[in-house]
This record gives sequence, C-alpha cells and structure tokens, in this order.
Amino acid sequence: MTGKLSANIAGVDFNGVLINASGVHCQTEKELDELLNDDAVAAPVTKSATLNSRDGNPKPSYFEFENGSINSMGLPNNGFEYYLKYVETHKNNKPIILSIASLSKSECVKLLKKVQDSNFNGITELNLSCPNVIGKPQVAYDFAATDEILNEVFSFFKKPLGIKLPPYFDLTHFDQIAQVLNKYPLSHVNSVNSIGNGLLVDIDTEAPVIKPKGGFGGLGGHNILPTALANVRAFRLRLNDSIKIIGTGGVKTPEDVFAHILCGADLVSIGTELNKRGIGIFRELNNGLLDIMKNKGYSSVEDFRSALKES
Ligand code: RRO
Repeated sequence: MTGKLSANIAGVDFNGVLINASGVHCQTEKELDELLNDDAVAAPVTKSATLNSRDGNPKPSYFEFENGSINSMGLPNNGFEYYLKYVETHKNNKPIILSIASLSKSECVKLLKKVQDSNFNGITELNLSCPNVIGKPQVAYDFAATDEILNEVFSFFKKPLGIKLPPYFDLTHFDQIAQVLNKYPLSHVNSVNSIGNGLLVDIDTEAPVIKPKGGFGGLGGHNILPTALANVRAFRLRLNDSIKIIGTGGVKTPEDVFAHILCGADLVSIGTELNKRGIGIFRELNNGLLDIMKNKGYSSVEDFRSALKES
C-alpha cells in the first residue's frame, strides 16, 4: 500500500503511522472505541492483558512532571477475555494490536494458545518488559529466558506476533538480544517500554511521588526521547528486515515522530503526551508531520524511513 502516512507489518496495512502506547487510553472499550474511530490513529493497542483482571498497584501510581512521567500502574487490566472479545468483535476495518502480558511462562503460553485458537488474526504483541509487577523481573533483560519463551511460543503460534522490549543501554546488549530475536519470525519489536525503576522525590513531603515499590517506577515522556531513538536505531541496524519496528518513547512534537521514522520506526506510539493532551494529539501530530514532509519535499514516509544520514 502506498500513501503519505502508512505502514505494513506482517501483511497488515496501516493507514497512518501513529498509535497509542499500550497502557494509555486503552483499558476500556470506550477508550478503545475512541481510538478506533479517530482517523488520525493508525491502530489502537490494547492495555497489556493478563489471564485474570487486575486492579494494579496502590495509588498514587502515576505522576507527571515537566517533559516526563513516572508510573507504577502494576498492570491494571480487565482480563484477557475482555480484550480478546473486543478485538474479535469490533466492527471497524482498522487493525488493532492485542497486547498481552503474563506473570509466568505457563500463563504466557496459555494466553497465546487462546489467541491461536481464536478468530482474531491481527497482530498480537507480547509484553516482555513491564517494570512494575512487584516481585517479577523484566523478562527481556534476561536473554536466555527470552530465547526460551520465544522458542516455546513459536512452536505453536502461527499468527503475527511481536514483542515489547525494555530500553537497552549497552551496545553489546543490543547485539546479544538481536541475535536471539533474529532466530524467530517476529512481526515486530516495540521499542521502548518505560525506563524501569526511576525514583522521583517530592522535597516538600520528603517522600517519593508515587507509592508502590518504595517510589520506584518506569520513566516516560519527552525526556526519554534520545534513549528511545537510540533503541529504534540500534534495532533497525541489527534486526532482520522482516521484523518491523514500533518506535515508542519521548514523542511530544511532529519533529519527534519524524525522528523516530528516520531512525527506522514503521509505526510511532504516543504515551505520556497522549495522557496529558488527550486524543486530539494524533491529529496535531499527523498534520505537523505532513507539514515537515511537505517542506522537505517528501511525498511518503517511505522517502525517509530508516534513512538517517551520517553527520
Ligand atoms: O502497568 C504498568 O505498570 C506498566 C506496564 Br504493564 C508496562 O509495560 N510499562 C509501564 O511503564 N507500566
């Protein structure tokens, strides 16, 4: 498919490049419907679902500051069946990405078997990077465990499947995780989840700004843009071409969307700023991106996707 703003992941056409970051504006049917019905949204992504519904961590579990956010939501969601039913029955032709998380390998396998047996044939995304479940590690920092899970999953899962990754900070780690990921027919990687376990302190109360885990939580927002761009770029340079990239992290302006695509993103997702500004942000960013493209003489995102130049 060609178009000014478009993408294709695992044969699924997206009529646009902007999506929500999982976790923001996507926990309820009402929120998902709003994304589905907004022409500026290429696809809604559902809140990462676990087998059983969860209330999440004690509140306050989210705090916004200038150009940033810290969260320890703790996977609040309405349970896997709620989201599976939504993606199976929605009436709009727009693609939807079904995000799932799990508290163990056996739960992960169970959920993906249910997806495999369902009528949903769209893209599923396995979240291997939630930083906020008390007592649980971010799986994708353990390369052997990631390999083991993907090996088991791809023995039976035949529909499009991508994974959500945490940010990496060491070039050797990019080499090592990419070597694992390139063994599997992944539809995409979504990079990056929040930067895990930051701590923000309120000097008036002399306490952390959020309650769970002693105040430790995932960092998002414009401050993390350079980390997100580095991860998108590092993966685009290392992954098989068939593995597409959803760039997540730090997007506030149309220039930030442009930069993500230049670094190699096929789709770009919006989290903290969506929470702050509401869904009107999608239209603003789309229009702003089209303006940048017009000024530069680009007629399609294909003209500059992954085309980062040397300095
Ligand atoms: O719900 C959360 O606490 C959460 C999840 Br599942 C995630 O993947 N990333 C994040 O920053 N928060």
